[in-house]
Amino acid sequence: MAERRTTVIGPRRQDRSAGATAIAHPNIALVKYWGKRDEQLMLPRTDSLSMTLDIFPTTTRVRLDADAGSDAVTFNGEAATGEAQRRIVAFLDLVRERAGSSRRAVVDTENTVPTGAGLASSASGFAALAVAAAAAYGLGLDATALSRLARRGSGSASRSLFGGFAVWHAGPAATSGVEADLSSYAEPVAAARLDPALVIAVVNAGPKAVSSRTAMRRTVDTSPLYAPWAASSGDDLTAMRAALVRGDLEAVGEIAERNALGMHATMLAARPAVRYLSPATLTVLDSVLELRRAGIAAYATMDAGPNVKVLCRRGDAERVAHAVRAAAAGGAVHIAGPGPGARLLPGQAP
Ligand code: 2P0
Repeated sequence: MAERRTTVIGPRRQDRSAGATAIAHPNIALVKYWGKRDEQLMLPRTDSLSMTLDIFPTTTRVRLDADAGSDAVTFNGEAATGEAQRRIVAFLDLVRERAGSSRRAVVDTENTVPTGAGLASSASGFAALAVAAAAAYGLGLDATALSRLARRGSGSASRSLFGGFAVWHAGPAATSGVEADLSSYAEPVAAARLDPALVIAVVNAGPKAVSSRTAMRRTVDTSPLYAPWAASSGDDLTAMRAALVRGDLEAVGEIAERNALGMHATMLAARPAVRYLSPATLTVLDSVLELRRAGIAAYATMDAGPNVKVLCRRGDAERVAHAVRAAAAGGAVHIAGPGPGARLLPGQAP
């Protein structure tokens, strides 16, 4: 049994003119995170499990500036504004508080996700920022602590610290405060050799009408289907772990598909409803059913948007991509495999 495990490079202390650069990849959940029990500490209500991808990395450089009065943040060379900037500055405040530092930072982020790819970059973004900022401010954190830190930026970022498959522990529901914070982090999951691919069908590249943060809050607060889904998601996680250990791609796919459809059912039952799935989504889902009828192991998952990610064997990925491309109404199709965990890049300190 081969365990996919990528070690985060570090921790290391840096000098007073510190700077560090880190790279991280997006992840797609096969058992979803949907709902928080603590919005301030970013604690989820359920465990989730994901595959980190080998495409679309985010590279983030953090340099400390002793003379600056505020943080300077760019995305692909353009100054960050609004909510994106606010979230990064709040995250840096958290790092500074832990480091006992008041120094401001220059943060430059390069996202390689094509504009409008329909893939959220908050997971890779906050994973890269956590690794780079922790190094730049000399926090000296191990991978578990970095995962907990990344969680504070965006829940799903906790999982991008690790390569291959990762589980994010919700931690005991009865805990709060420091104890709860310490108990919620991601770690690698044991998996037999699966050779999986995720074929990503972009059916709509536009911005979503409702942010995932708002949608999950509304779902928890108002959906009568939320509690049953959360309970069944715990069973899905147990079954998923066993399927990964067996290397049973069909079972992994079946569990992932039912978990995602159930998550969307919780949103459809929210008041008012949150509906991310579009007619084009359903057309792609039909093509996935057709593939299965033709004997191809292909299983769909969808996140907070209309795009579809299809889990299949690597050897079937081109055929699956061909089928979903025809169904995806002219949208782009990307093929991803399991990717590495977040890490510092060497020799990047200014
Ligand atoms: C997931 N999603 O497990 C789920 C499934 C979307 C659907 O994690 O509020 O950007 O920053 O913690 O991580 C998207 O939510 O939300 C997400 P916050 P995040 O991948």
